[in-house]
Amino acid sequence: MDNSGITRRKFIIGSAIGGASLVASNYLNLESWATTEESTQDLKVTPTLCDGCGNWCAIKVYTRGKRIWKAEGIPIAGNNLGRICAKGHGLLHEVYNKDRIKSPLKRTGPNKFEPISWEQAYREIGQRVQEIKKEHGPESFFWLQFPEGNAGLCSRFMNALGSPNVFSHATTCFLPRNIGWWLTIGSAKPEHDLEHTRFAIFLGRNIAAGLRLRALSDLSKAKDRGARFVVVDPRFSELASFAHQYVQIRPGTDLALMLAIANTLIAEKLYQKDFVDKYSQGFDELAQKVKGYTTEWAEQKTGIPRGVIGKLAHDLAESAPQAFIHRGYHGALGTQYKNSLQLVRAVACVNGLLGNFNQRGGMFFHPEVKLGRLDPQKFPKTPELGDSMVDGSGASDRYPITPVGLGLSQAIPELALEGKLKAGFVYHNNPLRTCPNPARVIEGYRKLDLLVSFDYILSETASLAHYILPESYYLERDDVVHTNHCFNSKQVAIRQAVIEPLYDTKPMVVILIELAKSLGIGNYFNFTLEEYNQAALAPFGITLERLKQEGVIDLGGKWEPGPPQFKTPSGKFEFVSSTLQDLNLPAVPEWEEPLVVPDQSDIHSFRLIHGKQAHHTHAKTINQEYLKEISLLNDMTRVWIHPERAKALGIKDGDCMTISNSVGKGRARALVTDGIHRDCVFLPSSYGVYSRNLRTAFGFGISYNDFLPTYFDPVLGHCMSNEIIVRVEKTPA
Ligand SMILES: Nc1nc2c(c(=O)[nH]1)N[C@H]1C(S)=C(S)[C@@H](COP(=O)(O)OP(=O)(O)OC[C@H]3O[C@@H](n4cnc5c(=O)[nH]c(N)nc54)[C@H](O)[C@@H]3O)O[C@H]1N2
Ligand SMILES: Nc1nc2c(c(=O)[nH]1)N[C@H]1C(S)=C(S)[C@@H](COP(=O)(O)OP(=O)(O)OC[C@H]3O[C@@H](n4cnc5c(=O)[nH]c(N)nc54)[C@H](O)[C@@H]3O)O[C@H]1N2
Ligand code: SF4
Ligand SMILES: [Mo]
Repeated sequence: MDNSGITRRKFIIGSAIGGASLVASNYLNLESWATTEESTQDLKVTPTLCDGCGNWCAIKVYTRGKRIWKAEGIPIAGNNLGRICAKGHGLLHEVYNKDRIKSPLKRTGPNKFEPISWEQAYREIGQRVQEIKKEHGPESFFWLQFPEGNAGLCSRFMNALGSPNVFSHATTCFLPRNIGWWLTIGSAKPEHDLEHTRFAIFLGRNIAAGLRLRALSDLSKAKDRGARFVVVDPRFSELASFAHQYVQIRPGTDLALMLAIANTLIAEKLYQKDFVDKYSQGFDELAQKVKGYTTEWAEQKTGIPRGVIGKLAHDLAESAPQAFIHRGYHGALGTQYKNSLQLVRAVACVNGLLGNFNQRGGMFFHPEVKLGRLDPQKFPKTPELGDSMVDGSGASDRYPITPVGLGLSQAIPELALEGKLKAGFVYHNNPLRTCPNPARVIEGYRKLDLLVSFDYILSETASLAHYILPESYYLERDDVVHTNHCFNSKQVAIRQAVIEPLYDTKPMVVILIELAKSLGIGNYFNFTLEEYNQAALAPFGITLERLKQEGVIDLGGKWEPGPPQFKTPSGKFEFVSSTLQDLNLPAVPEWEEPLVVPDQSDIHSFRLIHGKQAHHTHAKTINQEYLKEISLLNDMTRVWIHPERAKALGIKDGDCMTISNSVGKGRARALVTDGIHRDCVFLPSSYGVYSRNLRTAFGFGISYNDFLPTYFDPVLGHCMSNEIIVRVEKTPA
């Protein structure tokens, strides 16, 4: 650890929020990482974008000589306003991780790797690709990636190869959230004017751990101005401890809460009639449908007292249109339940009743930045491919509204076993750890004739690949120009190398361009990254040099309130979804039970739910020694269980529990707390790394995926990751 310039003494975790949370207080605090005694004389500063999670926080990284020294946020950046989280600091150290891949690798046996040159890697992969393509066709190839940043060029690579099979993590993360909103308002991710709101409900969204630094900052400003907010969660989350009100809900029943709130708003004429009359369609059908969903009925489903439900409706109405229910992410509105799509639609409809679209303190569509493109000579159009994927995404008889290019990555193993997929490329993704039922994922991926991984460490997936082409770590590479970090303003930003690569690694865009040549599709990659980025910036009259110097440039044109415009088929806010109607699917939100429920007569039966911790991203940061240290010091791998349920099982705080079902079995220590609903246990989702090549993380904690069957939601196909029933018992001494 001594080669990094970062010492243990200096590792005070800086974070966007204070240490006010009961749960969080001992692992978050507001102190700056930088210490005052440092001389700033020999420091060099390079602006770039953090790659610690999907927030793209813009940061200034300081180097001392050739060493990464420290980082600070860039104040004008829309998503982080100058802030950085614990991971943003901790991952600076990751560039010096002892487990890094130092050159291209070829797997020569189980967990045996041989370093090879880039030329050999390109040549051999090129040959294998040509052979497989000839024998099985281009559709037998897939690509799996994080769907942002360089992803556009990776999709182009696959299209040039002739395959539409580009997958992402959508199915394990956000799919219903995006589709539900898109169906209702024509946009998958509306933003919130949190800073000016008067009342907000966070339903299964925990921005204090599933971090969004901008939102936290806006939230504290809104609180100072007198705004109130409520957290609805089966678990007393980090955000709950900042909230004015915490409402504990039975997991999987948020839809009932939303339907009852909609009913109350309509029955008591508390909705924004002007908005409904002018901008929406289908109100009467919604009113008719929700009539039976009384607060009494919802109390039965959710366990929330009817008076509390009615009060939430009244509080929303009193502040409307400066009020909203958060759009959600992974928690309740993501890929969690069979009723998630209906839930997202219901949440959107309640927001519609509040008339908050494009209103100060409500929700808005963030301004779009349209980047320039290379001239068609250098950037010819790729072949037109079909409008569906091998997993049924986009297919009229399977998952017609699941977008091509996002896909259902939990289908890949099965498709490999069936012989429909023969070869795959995995970039910035780790399906062996982040997809359900690892045993089956391993079985499927093993079956592939060719698996190429682009990773910087030997993750579970990379460890199984035939070839690993190491991307330079984010601090060592240039990426394509970014626009998705900007919130309510139009901005461009860039990720660029802060130091020279420490090892024989390359930026992904360079790897793509070089690999394309050996695959016979070099004509589609007839440019350099510089040229590509220059063309992207050309419409704004900004040079790449200037962007590299400033890191983030504001293009002007902030969001302003005004009449809303909806890009739905009807051009209106759709209480009745015309798309769902065309597909003969429930077009107005209605109650739907979760897929599975715990057996009330069995004291061992629980639903297993999971969630983020603020100092980890998915399971990819636990191999970082300082971030692991936070987990260790605060004993954070424990599974939350309600005191009465624990007592019935003879489990005391700290005891070891065995958790099992037909998919898997594991052990974890108990965190006995009434901050968790009786029906479920809560497992932090940052642990359970099983790649032996990640020496810090290996064997530390367990993962919910170890218990998750391979499901496909009937409408969208997502993986329904809270539909898990487990047996919990005290582990015999
Ligand atoms: N630190 C950190 N930040 C991250 C990430 C990360 O890994 N680490 N990942 C990023 C990504 S990709 C994502 S998707 C987001 C995720 O951001 P969130 O969606 O906010 O995160 P989660 O922790 O998955 O879920 C939020 C809450 O949902 C609750 N929940 C579970 N089931 C239910 C239910 O049935 N009803 C209700 N009401 N609540 C429920 C959980 O207890 C949890 O507190 O975070 C992003 N930011
Ligand atoms: N166990 C577990 N599973 C989960 C979740 C969880 O919290 N825990 N969360 C769910 C959610 S919300 C999401 S969004 C998905 C995310 O699913 P994934 O995207 O598969 O999850 P990550 O853990 O972020 O995996 C990222 C992979 O990228 C690699 N990587 C990191 N930095 C770089 C880099 O600079 N270059 C390259 N080429 N590779 C890099 C990491 O080593 C890791 O192998 O997972 C879902 N599944
Ligand atoms: S939230 Fe943290 S990890 Fe994510 S991009 Fe920002 S600083 Fe990096
Ligand atoms: Mo996610």
